[in-house]
Amino acid sequence: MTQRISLTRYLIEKQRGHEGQLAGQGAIPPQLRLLLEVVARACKSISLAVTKGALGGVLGTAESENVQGEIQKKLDIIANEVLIEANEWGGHLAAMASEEMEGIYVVPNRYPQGEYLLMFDPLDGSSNIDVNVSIGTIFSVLLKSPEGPAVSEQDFLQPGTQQVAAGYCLYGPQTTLVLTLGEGVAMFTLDREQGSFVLTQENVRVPEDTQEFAVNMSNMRHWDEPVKRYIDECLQGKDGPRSKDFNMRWIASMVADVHRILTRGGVFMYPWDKREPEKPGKLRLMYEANPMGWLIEQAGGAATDGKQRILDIQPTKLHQRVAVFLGSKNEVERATRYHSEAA
Ligand code: AHM
Ligand code: MG
Repeated sequence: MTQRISLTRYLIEKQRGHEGQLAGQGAIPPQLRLLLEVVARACKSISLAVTKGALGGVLGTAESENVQGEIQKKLDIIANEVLIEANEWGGHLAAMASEEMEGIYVVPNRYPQGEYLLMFDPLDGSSNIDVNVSIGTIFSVLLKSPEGPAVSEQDFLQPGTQQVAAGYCLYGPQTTLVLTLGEGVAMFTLDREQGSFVLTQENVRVPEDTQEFAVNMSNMRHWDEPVKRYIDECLQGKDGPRSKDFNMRWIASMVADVHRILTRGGVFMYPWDKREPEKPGKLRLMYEANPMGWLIEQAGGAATDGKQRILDIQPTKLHQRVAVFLGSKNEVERATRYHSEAA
């Protein structure tokens, strides 16, 4: 039987690379290893809550709104609390930021402060919680600038190229943790009996071409011309300019849609839409687009906002929104080209 590699072992071997014993095998400092282990442990706990569903009293709506005016689900709040409680005491973090909290959460001074910044969407795909469809947790890790003792929101406003780790945990038929440290993408499946994540795929690759797109088609009449053109050409199938038939999938959980794309290719879009012209898009740059964009790039795909690479965007606000086109490289490049041709 081939040896099973746990997430713990995987990360320790990465850390040894950092210490020079396995040069060239990727390198992470001990604090980052600890951080990732803690995030994974929090995800196990969220996975357990998700699995209990109605029996755990976790379904339904809470009586609160988040900073973007969205009604919070009970699980949004539970997942947020689990991530904060798991991460605040370990000494590896300076602060956290979440889609579900207005400001940053600075590590309380009863605990040691570390140098990392953790951002997360604690429960992505909230509209799918109550209907028993796949949901997930998305996370992104940055380093705090060494200047200045007090951590502030400003420390978080770094482009996605500065991420030192990113990933998501998908709570589906299986619980899968997907991770990048900047040297490719690895997938781990939760072994529920053992309670540990086991490496199940390394060097994940997204094919450059695809015949599958993911978009909320009900918004088509509100899109810009380049997006309409791209989708319209896909819909014309093999008799149209693309000379091939396309299939469509839309799970309405970005984690699940991105997981499908990492598994078999495809293109995912959440474009700008004229109902809310002042918002660049629905999805959030820091908690959704940057970590997913980096994972997709690390697997050989591409991620843009229709005009530029997502990872190059200089954020100006913590809860900044962005249009998203990501997945198979040639399709993302085509959709991006349609935008520049229309400009
Ligand atoms: P959430 O973080 O509040 O769950 O919102 C983000 C989700 C994405 O996971 C998904 O791609 C999108 O919203 C679905 O939007 P829609 O309901 O408009 O199809
Ligand atoms: Mg989300």
